[in-house]
Amino acid sequence: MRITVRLAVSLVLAAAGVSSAWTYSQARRERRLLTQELDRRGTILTETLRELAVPLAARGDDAGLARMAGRLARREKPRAVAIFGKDGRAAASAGALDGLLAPPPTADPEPRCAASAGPPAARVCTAPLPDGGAVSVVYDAAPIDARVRELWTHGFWRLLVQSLLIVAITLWIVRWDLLAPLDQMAAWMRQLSAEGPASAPPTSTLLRPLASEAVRLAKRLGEARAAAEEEARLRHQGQSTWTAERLKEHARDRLQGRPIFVVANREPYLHVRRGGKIEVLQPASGLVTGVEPILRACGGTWVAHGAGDADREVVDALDRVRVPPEEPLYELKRVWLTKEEEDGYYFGFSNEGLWPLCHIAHARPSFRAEDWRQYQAANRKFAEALLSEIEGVPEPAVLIQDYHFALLPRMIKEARPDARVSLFWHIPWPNPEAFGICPWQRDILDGMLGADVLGFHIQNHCNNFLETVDRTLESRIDWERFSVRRAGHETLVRPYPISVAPSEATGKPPSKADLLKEAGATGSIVALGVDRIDYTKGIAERLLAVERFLEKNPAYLGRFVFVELGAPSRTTIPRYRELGEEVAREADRINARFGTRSWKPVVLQIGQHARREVERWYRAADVCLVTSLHDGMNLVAKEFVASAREEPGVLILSRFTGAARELRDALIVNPYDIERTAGALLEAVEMEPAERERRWSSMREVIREHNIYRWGARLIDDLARVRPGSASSAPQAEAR
Ligand code: ADQ
Repeated sequence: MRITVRLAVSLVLAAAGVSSAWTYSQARRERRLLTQELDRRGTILTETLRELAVPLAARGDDAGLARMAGRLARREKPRAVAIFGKDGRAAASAGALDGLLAPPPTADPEPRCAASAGPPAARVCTAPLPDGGAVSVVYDAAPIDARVRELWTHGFWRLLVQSLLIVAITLWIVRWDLLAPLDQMAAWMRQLSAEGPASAPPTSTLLRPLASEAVRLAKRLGEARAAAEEEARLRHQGQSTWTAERLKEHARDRLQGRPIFVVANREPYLHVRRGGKIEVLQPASGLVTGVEPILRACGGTWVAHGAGDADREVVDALDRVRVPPEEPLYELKRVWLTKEEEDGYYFGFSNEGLWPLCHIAHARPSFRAEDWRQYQAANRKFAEALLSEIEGVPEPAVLIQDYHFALLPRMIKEARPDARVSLFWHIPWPNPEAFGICPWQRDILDGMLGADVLGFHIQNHCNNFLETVDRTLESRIDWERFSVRRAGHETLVRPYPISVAPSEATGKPPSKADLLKEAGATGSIVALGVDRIDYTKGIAERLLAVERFLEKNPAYLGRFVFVELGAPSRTTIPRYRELGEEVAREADRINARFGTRSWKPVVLQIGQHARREVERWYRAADVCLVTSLHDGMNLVAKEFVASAREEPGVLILSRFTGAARELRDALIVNPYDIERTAGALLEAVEMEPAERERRWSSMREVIREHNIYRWGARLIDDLARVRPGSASSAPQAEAR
């Protein structure tokens, strides 16, 4: 309340000050104008009086003077007129003189007006007569005082009304716009500190920035609390798991404070224009999901293609912007590509050539000379961008990502032999025969072997790579150390199974019913698919398995619903467009076959959903279906297992994913085998709670231990052991 009183009193005082100053100046002005008007009339009358008095006074006609004075007084209505002789006596007068005296003699013939010594208040105008006498006219000045008083009275009432209004409005605003939202905010923050950011914050615009800061703070506190609990748990168990904090310390220690530089085609944040405003998007990309937590933890620079249509608007003169936008932790350096470069290097060589080449998914690779030229040019462009970033940084740690940059390690190493360079290949590596169809296989292998450390997800991909090198290039393979020595440089080839960060979601998981309602669906058992729409992900096969499951188990009609969150991907490539159409067609066909007016078995949610949104589905679905035909790792499987669920879920996982090597308690399927995949679906929905729990907690343990921070730590360890610039720069292999 004290603030309300202070606010109201201050406002009233301010209003009183302003109002008084204004009334004062009005009153002064009014007094001046009215006095001037009175003096003007007085001056005219004084002159008339003098003109008429001069001949009468010269004749000594006092009676005439008295008549004339009386006439003028009646006509012009002054309070008094008087004609004084040179002896100072009133020769004639009319009206109330009230002790008026003859003015002192003056040489100035002009009439003069002045206030009378009063009371009563009056203005007296006088003018000298040639014989030494004088004439005087007295006007009543009381109306002037009355008018000024009236102005002050009005001012007072106005101020009083204003003050009452100010007090009322202040009370209203403080009560409803400040105290009420503050009360709500306090209640919400109490809940926040007890339960985490479960309920939506108060909607008051005034407190919105505070609310988002509070959510962030609560999240931080929640994470810190969880990390502390985890630490305590692990101390208790005598082990230690990897966390962002631990990785940060570890990287600083191992790299001796040298910064990390990531090069990836895909940027972690895109700035795009939506309805005149700039928005930030996080792409649906396994690479970003995996690598971003590393830079968040350790800081550094991420060099990537600036692909958002508003990307150029937010960068500085060096094409950099700090991200994440809500809490900047590292630099994003954008590289600009022309349409020809993007078409040739990205869509062409990378995604129509290398992508199908490395995945056994029966899509024929296309290798075009022009695409290869653009691939080389784009690698050169990224090399230049990175070299300018690492200029002056001794022994920088460079983490190159993926098949878009096979040539980059060599380019970097040639320009900066002191750099510690790794290349992580996020997709499978095929056998030597399959890779052999690439017309530029030698150049690609040579470029990759510029790296000090070459990473794949699983040992099998490493073996395929080493065999490919063995058959293609002059080099010495060390099968004990898993390294390739070529032209005096050694490259360590190791598996680093990528993973995900622990889930940050808190509070109660959303209910299935709410999510289905939002998606316009019905059902009580939810199976979920989350993918970029890519032919390697086996989405069409998954739909066939859903169809077969319903065909064989009609008891689930009306109860089972399959929800696919499909992010459109690489849609300028015809094969991807066709796949999008095929998925929609298949979903329609299955829905037409089994659906009713109130239920349909397949719900396609096509679009790039926010991370939060995907996590909500992970937390609510009963079953997650990952049916890739071939996949380096597949982080959807790991995200599902890592999600903050209260109840165990069931994961159906293709045996052709890297993840299947670690998540052995998933229901492992061959996605080409529709019959068995449908059987796995039945097993998943009918699994006994105890079995479900057993499988789930075993998979949770794997993901908790083998999280993304451990992945980063292992890669950084090996990179830190490199002796850069030396002939044998590969790290010493360690038994693990
Ligand atoms: P991707 O082929 O992109 O990654 P994946 O590992 O499954 O495949 O990661 C996909 C990511 O995109 C996940 O984080 C997922 O949540 C997200 N995502 C998918 N659909 C989405 C949607 N509709 N909306 C929003 N987000 C969506 C490549 C390789 C993989 C390897 C990763 C990491 O192909 O084998 O696991 O790199 O190395």
